[in-house]
Amino acid sequence: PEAQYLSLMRRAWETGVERSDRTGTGTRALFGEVMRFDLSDGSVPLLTTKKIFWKSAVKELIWFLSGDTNIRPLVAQGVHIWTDWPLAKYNAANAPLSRDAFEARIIEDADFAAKWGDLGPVYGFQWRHWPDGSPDGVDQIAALIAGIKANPASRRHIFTGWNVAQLDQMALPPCHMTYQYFVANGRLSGTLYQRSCDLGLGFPFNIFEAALLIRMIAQHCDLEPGELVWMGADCHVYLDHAHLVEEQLSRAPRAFPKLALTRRPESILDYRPEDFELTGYDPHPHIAAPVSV
Ligand code: THF
Repeated sequence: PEAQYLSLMRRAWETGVERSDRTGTGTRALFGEVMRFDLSDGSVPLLTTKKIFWKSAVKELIWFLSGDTNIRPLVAQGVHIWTDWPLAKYNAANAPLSRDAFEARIIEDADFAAKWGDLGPVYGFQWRHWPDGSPDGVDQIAALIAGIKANPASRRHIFTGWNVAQLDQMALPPCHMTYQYFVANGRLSGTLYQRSCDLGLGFPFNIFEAALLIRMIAQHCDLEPGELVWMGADCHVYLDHAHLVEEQLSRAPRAFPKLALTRRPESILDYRPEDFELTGYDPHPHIAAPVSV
């Protein structure tokens, strides 16, 4: 369970190759890692060695599934994890605003949000509207659910955000880029392939959301949850996360919480944050760390 993550974090920190990266912060990285999480007992991989703001992760996932790529609905719900990219772009071209002031304008002014709050054709757009020349594009999520129901044994239960033709229009090309599912013995398992993983900040969100997706898809396909297999290519710790690594590795992991979906919405697109209920989440305190943009 969580020990896999802590061990990867320790190996990356102690033995990873140190490189300068796109953001200029610098990282220590390992390449090609796997972790497995059993979801069959109703548990979800939500880290306990620091408190994770899991409702923000739920809201981010619902936002991806809505097909939206503008940060406005996230900011309106108090989720700040995508603000830094539009803010950097805005501040490079205008008199700089603080993060709070920028978020306030995103909320107050719909035209401002439309102009400055959009991330380009990122996750939500590719998942729901992959361009194929038709007005709405390809809805990969609808196709996935239909495919799992119609032909569970298929080896093509895949969706991906890695649209090669549009990478240069995205604020950031997808990190958690490809998801694949597998049905056996009435259980739904899933893989997540992540090309790039910020072990300190991103991974806790990415793995939890991948587990939520398995639970949501399973509920809609009348399957039980199986296993989540995570595959990371460039797995790195940012050099300015030293305090996080040291503190987190000093803590003893606790049992993962159990997740209940308290409602079965009409479609996988209709979940609300209050449909997700955790029991037994008893984390160590939060550890703040800067995000590299
Ligand atoms: N870029 C980098 N450098 N790291 C990432 O993890 C990352 N993402 C997304 C896109 N680019 C990335 C953005 N997701 C936080 C969490 C997830 C993010 C970005 C930032 C973050 O700062 N978390 C803090 C505070 C949470 C809060 O304020 O609610 C945390 O302690 O968890 C990974 O997909």
